[in-house]
Amino acid sequence: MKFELVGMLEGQLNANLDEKRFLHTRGVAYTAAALAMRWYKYEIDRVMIAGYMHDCAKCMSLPQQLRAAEDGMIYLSDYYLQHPKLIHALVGPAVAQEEYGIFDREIHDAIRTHTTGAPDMSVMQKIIYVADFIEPNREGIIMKIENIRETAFTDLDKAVYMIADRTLEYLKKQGADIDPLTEKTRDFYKKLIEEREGVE
Ligand code: DGI
Ligand code: FE
Ligand code: FE
Repeated sequence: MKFELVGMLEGQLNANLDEKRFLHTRGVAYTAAALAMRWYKYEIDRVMIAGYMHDCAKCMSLPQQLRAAEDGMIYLSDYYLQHPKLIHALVGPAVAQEEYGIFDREIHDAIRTHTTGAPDMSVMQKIIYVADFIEPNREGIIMKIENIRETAFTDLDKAVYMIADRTLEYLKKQGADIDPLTEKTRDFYKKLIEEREGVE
């Protein structure tokens, strides 16, 4: 068990993130732990590490993030360079490895997809994507989040769909440029749920 490592990471992040981001991060780690209890595919400590690491690059300046991308040989498309808010997810795995000593590939995947989601995610990826949205500190910010919270514990794929759909709706209202991956995530999980319901 790696709970000592979990405690150590929490301390490091407390020092490196601002207070609001730290509270969010801890919320994601514990929400992810609860989801891991329900969907029981991994050791809980591993999922907590993914939760603690998911925004580890978020408090770095953009030049620092770009440097981390270069050092980690991570390709950033023009779209990402035009939307710097999305970059922390892509460079997160490299930062988790270099700054925090986390080499677990499944954790890296969960960090990488936590903002946009992706089609056909692993359970770990889905847990982190969902936990990022439903953790307790999100209270009051997102309308009807209670419904998504409940669904996260009854139907994880449906919760992913609901979050992707809600995110797209929000981005469209803001007039933001949509990452094709966000749309692909919504479409993939919509189809999955429809096919499943058709069969039942
Ligand atoms: O890092 P967090 O604040 O916890 O949350 P996040 O990583 O899920 O989202 C970071 C930002 O990215 C947030 O302001 C919403 C935005 N975002 C998510 N999907 C897209 C997006 N922005 C654009 N332009 N396009 C997207 O598809
Ligand atoms: Fe994030
Ligand atoms: Fe987050």
